[in-house]
Amino acid sequence: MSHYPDARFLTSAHQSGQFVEDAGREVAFAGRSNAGKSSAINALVNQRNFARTSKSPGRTQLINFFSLGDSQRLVDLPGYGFARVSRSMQSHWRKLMGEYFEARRSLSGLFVVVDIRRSIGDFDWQMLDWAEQIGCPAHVLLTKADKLKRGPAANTFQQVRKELPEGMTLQLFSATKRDGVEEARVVLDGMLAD
Ligand SMILES: Nc1nc2c(ncn2[C@@H]2O[C@H](COP(=O)(O)OP(=O)(O)OP(=O)(O)O)[C@@H](O)[C@H]2O)c(=O)[nH]1
Ligand SMILES: [Mg+2]
Repeated sequence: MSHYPDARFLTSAHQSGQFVEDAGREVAFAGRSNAGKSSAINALVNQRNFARTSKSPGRTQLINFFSLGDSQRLVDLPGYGFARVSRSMQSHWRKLMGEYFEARRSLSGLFVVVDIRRSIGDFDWQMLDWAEQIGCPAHVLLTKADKLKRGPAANTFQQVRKELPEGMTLQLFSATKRDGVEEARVVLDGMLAD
């Protein structure tokens, strides 16, 4: 049974005019291409193939909006940092993300999804800076934790904790093993609550 039984896909936006109405509250998921954003969303709503996942990174250059019911939404942002995309795709990405972060009044929280084996990169910091600038709470999911042994995973956690501004939170996560799903839902529900 899903934790969000009314969860459903709303729309994919290629430009800001296609964003869903800016009312209620939404939490966006950002992260490098292939970091595991869509998998994290699927684990949280407990539905396979809810947000589409892929083995080939950089495919999703769209902003995908999902409803959780009650004018609460999840937003799957296009991945960044994929070297093989063209310049025009990179500038399209920058424009779309800039418009999203500047305009979105319903944005109530940001999840930054980071592959624990790569740690936090430049684009991740850019996302966290944007969130800080607009006073949006941010939470870092160190995902694919199943790929590391417990010791190295804990070390990465401590290292990232030291680098993160105090107000920001982080946790270990694995979509595959479903580790940290409950912890993440508590954070998500807190961001979505009025
Ligand atoms: N082992 C392991 N693999 C994972 C985990 N989460 C995601 N993956 C795998 O990582 C790959 C990318 O996952 P996605 O969820 O599609 O990543 P994404 O960030 O949405 O990627 P883009 O939409 O391309 O930006 C897939 O092959 C997933 O099966 C995890 O927690 N553990
Ligand atoms: Mg994805």
